[in-house]
Amino acid sequence: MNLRTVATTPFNDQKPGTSGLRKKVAVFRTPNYLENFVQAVFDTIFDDATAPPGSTLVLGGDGRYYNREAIQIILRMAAANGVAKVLVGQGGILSTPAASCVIRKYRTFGGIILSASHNPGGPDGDFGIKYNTANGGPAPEKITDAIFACSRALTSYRIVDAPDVALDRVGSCTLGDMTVEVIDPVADYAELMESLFDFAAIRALIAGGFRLCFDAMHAVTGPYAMEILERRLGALGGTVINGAPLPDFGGGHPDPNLTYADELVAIMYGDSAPDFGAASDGDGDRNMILGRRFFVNPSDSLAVIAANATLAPGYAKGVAGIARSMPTSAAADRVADKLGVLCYETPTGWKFFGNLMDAGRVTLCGEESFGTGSSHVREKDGLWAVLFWLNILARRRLSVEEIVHRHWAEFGRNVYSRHDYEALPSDVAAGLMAHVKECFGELPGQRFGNYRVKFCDDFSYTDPIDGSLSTGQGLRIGFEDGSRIVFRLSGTGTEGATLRLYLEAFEADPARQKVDAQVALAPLIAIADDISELRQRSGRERPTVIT
Ligand code: VG1
Ligand code: CO
Repeated sequence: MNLRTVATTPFNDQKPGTSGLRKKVAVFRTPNYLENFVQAVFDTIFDDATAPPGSTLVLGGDGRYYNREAIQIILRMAAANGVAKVLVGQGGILSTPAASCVIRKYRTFGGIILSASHNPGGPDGDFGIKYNTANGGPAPEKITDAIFACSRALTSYRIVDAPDVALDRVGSCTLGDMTVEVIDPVADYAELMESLFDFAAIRALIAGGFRLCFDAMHAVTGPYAMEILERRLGALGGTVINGAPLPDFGGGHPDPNLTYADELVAIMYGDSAPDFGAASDGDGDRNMILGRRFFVNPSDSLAVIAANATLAPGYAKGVAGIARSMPTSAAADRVADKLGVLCYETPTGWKFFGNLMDAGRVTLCGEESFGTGSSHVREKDGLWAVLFWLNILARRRLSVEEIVHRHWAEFGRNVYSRHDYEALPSDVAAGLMAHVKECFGELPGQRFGNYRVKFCDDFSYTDPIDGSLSTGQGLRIGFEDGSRIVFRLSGTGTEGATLRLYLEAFEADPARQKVDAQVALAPLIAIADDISELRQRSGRERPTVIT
């Protein structure tokens, strides 16, 4: 086995964003680009530049274009950096939550996940890589900052020369002194799901004629959904649509929202719509929940799950606390109040939930961006949310719509929407954000129709467990009646800049709760445009995506 130390020059753009390093495939294929980042990860996580004896890593991805090539490179580099063993998903596949599950279950050192999540794939699409720590969660900022610093100073990387490892059959082989164990990517995850939810009740619901449709969007969740929904829960063949993972996701955009999951939306709003519909994203950590002709806003989904948590066996004892990202609506806060537990408000990105879960402070976490999860792993988990909903439906025997309407009647409705303006020129987006910040001085007390500004700030967060400070996490404008507007730049886009505008108002009166969110939020949308000069600066008449 030939171990080589290869001289390299650093790239200066390898800064992990909201969820790891994401770039176009062509960038990742630049000679040494992937190698440099992987060496920066190893140099950061291993003291004395070599893995501690016996250390095991988990490795897998969402199956997108370049997944297999990247896995072979990372395996050869892991062998050269002294890793004892790598657990790889068969075919190089592991959904993000399944990778988190495997990291935790086998008490490994950590894992490397290859995914650009909901971003399109293929030769012209995106690729991504992130490091998860031993708790199964995305590395916290102090580690991602260290990886970035290391990548900028790198002068060489280590790799062994060896033929490709066979990834398509479960079993073990060696690569130099390292063991590569190819594992079934679904088994451990499916077993965990079965331990949390009342599969017998869900099976009975389905056997009684309840119909469902799950859109895997030709991404990683296909095999997981087939095994769990069709095989273990008895859903009819054909329940899972677009179930074969494809390197380019069939040319689609594997983002489970009302715009990109249009095939599922057409089914759920059609004449013979099933009772329940759901979709997941490229790497399986997001979820969209639909009833018959009814969309569940992800912020509401978190609140409904929290309010009904004890119906699922894994949560029968109740929840320790809840956490949500800052832009996520306060619907979950109302449930937490009623349950007598705390609701934490963190910056965007799952990495901020890890410390709270590890400390036992929270059980459930959620983001408005179709992310919901719990302390069963340290990632958001798409199929977990789907199973939680099915468990609730099996026990309550109401429609999805009825469950949400009753929830609003009990807790009030946090009317919510997110408007995304994708691929704006970076300077336009930066200029808009700077302009909003400049307005902060004069905004407090200012009146816009019936709305009076109460406060504005640039959100920052001090982690209650380790005291670390994260600044610049989104511009908030709060009004006296509790409604709010948030402006934030995406940290996952790879083209120009994506601006997200988050809007929230509160409606306590059940008679007025069923109005369309865009109608109810129209005054706030106009105020946001007024303050930020959004339409004029962007030259856009409407957002790219409305949720
Ligand atoms: C987006 C979402 C954020 C989510 C992140 C990763 O980030 O807004 O809530 O955590 O994607 O999701 P941004 O910075 O583009 O707003 V995934 O499914 O990529 O792991
Ligand atoms: Co994702």
